[in-house]
Amino acid sequence: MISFSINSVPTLFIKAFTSGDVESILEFVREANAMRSSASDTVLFIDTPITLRTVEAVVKLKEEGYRVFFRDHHGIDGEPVNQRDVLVQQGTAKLEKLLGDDCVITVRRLHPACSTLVEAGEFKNAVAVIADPDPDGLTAAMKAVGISYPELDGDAALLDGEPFLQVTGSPISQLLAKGAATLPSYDAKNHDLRERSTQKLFSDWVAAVQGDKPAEERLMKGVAAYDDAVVVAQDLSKTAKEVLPGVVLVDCTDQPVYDPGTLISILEKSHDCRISVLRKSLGPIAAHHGVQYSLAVAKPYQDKVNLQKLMPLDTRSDPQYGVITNVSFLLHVSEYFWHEQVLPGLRALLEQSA
Ligand SMILES: [Mn+2]
Repeated sequence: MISFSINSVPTLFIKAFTSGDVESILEFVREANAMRSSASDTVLFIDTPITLRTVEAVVKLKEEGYRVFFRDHHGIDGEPVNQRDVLVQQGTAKLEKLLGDDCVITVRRLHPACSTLVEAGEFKNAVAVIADPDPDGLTAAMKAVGISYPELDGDAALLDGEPFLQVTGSPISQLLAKGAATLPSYDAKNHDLRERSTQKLFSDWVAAVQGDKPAEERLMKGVAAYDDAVVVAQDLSKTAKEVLPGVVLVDCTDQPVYDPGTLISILEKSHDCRISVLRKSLGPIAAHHGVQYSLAVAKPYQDKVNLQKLMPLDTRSDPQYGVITNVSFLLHVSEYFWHEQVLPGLRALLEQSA
């Protein structure tokens, strides 16, 4: 669990997927409430994906008497295209009905960063904040409780964008982006290493934004590690193989730490690459299946290629099952699904468009 206080407001960074996650949120808020000194009953959810479990946590907090605010940009933009979109739309409707004006769910196109959904300090007296465990969730939570700086909104939009843009923000933002790029991947043998590293990065960065020099120096070491990872990525890009026309694969299994953002942007620039595929030995699916394939569609082709259509319509997104898919241009699968489903699907897709 990633949690620490920002400007004295207890903040929990979590994506709610299980009933255990709902319990974690409820316990976190109850404990924060027992410790609080202000008379507030406000809990803010910000940038948290609208899952069944997120909705359940909000419903239960309301039942316990909290005033819950929900600010998010994961709303469905247009018509739902799959089962997951339908569930998000149903969750959105339920939250809007339950919370009324306290619920603002918009779309990324209009609000690239969630920090634009709060005023600086608007929630500085909140009992607790529940945020997405990524730089967008962090910057939005910080601003909500009153820690901000002039470039924060612009930086946050870059941090929530494509990997090669993430590291192009203001100097302070780069400390966060480069640290985040080299966080250890999920590793089943050391299952909380990624969480602990994320918590350290986030809390150091919040301190550095407020002028803490030792925290800034620790972050600078992360930048050095990032620079090394960029070199590894450049070397790895030389081993790329075109497995189908426009589909470029790099085997990254058992490699030292590399920067995926650099690797993918080199592939997209130097090859006629429509879809990049990284074969990895670390990650949530690899934890269960040994290896995972991570696919990404290059920006100019994202309107034309929907990776979710390569999988059966009722496919669930679940690392244990061997599939993770949240957006149409990214797909992670096990070795089995790569060979049985994705590769034949891509071949058919390319023949169709040829
Ligand atoms: Mn976000």
